[in-house]
Amino acid sequence: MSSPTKPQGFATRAIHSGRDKSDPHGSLTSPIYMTSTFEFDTAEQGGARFAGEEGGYIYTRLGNPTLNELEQKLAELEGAEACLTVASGMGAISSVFWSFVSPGDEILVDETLYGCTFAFFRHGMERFGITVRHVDMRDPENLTREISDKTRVVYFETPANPNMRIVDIKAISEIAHTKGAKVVVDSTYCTPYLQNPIALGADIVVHSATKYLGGHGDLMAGVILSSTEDMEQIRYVGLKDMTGAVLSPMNAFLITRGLKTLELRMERHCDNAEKIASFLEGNNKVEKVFFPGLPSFDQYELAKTQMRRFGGMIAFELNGGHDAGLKFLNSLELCKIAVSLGDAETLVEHPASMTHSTYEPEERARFGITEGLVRISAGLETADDILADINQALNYS
Ligand code: 7XF
Repeated sequence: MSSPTKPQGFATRAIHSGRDKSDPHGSLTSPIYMTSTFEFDTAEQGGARFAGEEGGYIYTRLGNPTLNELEQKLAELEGAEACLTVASGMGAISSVFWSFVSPGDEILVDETLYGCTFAFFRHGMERFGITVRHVDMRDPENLTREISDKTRVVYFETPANPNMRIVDIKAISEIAHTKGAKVVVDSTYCTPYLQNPIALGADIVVHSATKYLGGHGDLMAGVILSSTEDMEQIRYVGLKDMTGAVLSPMNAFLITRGLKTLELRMERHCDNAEKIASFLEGNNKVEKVFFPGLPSFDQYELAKTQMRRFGGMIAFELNGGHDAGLKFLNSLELCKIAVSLGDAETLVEHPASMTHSTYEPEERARFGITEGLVRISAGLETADDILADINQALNYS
């Protein structure tokens, strides 16, 4: 029996919360509102909806019941007042930034970022008169030194793609707020199951839902979570007018379906990643393993304070460096050579030539993305089968 005072568990909320119960047929799963527009009863009603005097849907770029149901659920899971779903992770990041920055502003971003996020800042925002500076956020003192009255947004990933650096969300948020800067955290690697940045002081959370939230490698999507006030700007400026990165209702339905098993999947991803990381650490062909769940990882203690478990991503370096890394990839049989992450299949990639090829080689060297680094997204397969494949591929590397 559930008691009214005891909060429901994550899996229960992932399955039940946000559900729109208005379907007249009692369908257990909600219908997909695969429509671009909504019919008004009268011209006056259309006008009133546009004027914000009457509720109700207008056009899917402004809102849609299938998207709305998913947004309610994700807001609840992340502990945010508001959620917006968009067409991709990059759509989420760009919709947030185009909502809040103007020429002359400065933004401080971490050193290690997903390659296209890095390109968005370096090759994108800088062209519009916005100063972008990189700060190694592993040490909050670096932010204290660099932040100024012009700093509008502080942005980082934790764990960072691809080298697994961890950023102290609480410490960074406190420093950023002394200057009135907004803190935006890309929590893609964790999902709301493993980490809740808003509870630790962050203002805005973004996810690439292409990854664990969708969970099956069959869609592109992004998620933004924030206060209701910030979301007004993000929804009605960033998304509506600036990026137009609208999520398809079909993909929203698939994510809602994927969320029903998020907890189960994340537990398995975490289990498999822990086994892979320990296995790699014990292998004499491996130089170094980057996984926050290993006691040898230099930020293990910090990771424990803000993550429920350590996630499904691992990076490692072989003794033979770059060439050994490529040989390892080419020798895999079960695991797939592919970018992306959070799928059922174990995916292995080489960041320097793939996801992080948007960095210049000297930027990679400066920001800790080594040329020999190999990244693994632990899938949901039987752990022994993954380990056997990694083991045989290491023999060739
Ligand atoms: O626009 P997308 O849905 O692909 O999301 C962009 C994105 C944002 N944040 C993080 C932490 C990400 O990892 C991504 C996408 N990363 C993929 C990867 O690293 O494999 C993209 C493949 S090129």
